[in-house]
Amino acid sequence: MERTFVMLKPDAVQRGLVGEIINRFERRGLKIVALKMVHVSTEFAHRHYAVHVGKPFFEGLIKYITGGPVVALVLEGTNAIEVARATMGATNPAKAAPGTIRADFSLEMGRNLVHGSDGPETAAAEIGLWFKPEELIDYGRAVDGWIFE
Ligand code: DAT
Ligand code: MG
Repeated sequence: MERTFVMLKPDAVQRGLVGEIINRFERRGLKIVALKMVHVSTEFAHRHYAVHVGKPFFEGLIKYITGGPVVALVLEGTNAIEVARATMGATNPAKAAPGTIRADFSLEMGRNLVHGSDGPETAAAEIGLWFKPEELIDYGRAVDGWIFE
């Protein structure tokens, strides 16, 4: 069973899309194992997006992500990392497949609503950055046997 980090960016909160977006991950079968709202500092945003330091869009990205509260969550399930990113759609909403979150609700890369870890190492690092171990809740769902073989 795999875990991934997902963040609903400030535009998702401001536009009232938190429920809609979380619903898509839940319906897919992914289990929420951690969830909180945070208004991140510039320093924390730099740590989260450290791999993008120096890129032309970096300062705009930091302004965007610190511009309001975000909703951070950890999702668990079979191939959670890949499945969460597929549910989100391509980074550029114009290129995202219809039916994905980014295609259905956004237009621009700089306002693409949602973040998801891009690999196992990133997922482990991002979960550790955003959540304390005790904030990750281990529990079973009665329906798990109908989602996981
Ligand atoms: P993703 O969020 O799909 O993992 P990424 O890690 O390459 O994409 O980039 C992080 C965020 O930075 C992305 O969600 C939107 C923004 N971004 C990336 N490339 C950009 C670009 N060329 N112009 C503007 N914003 C960009
Ligand atoms: Mg990324």
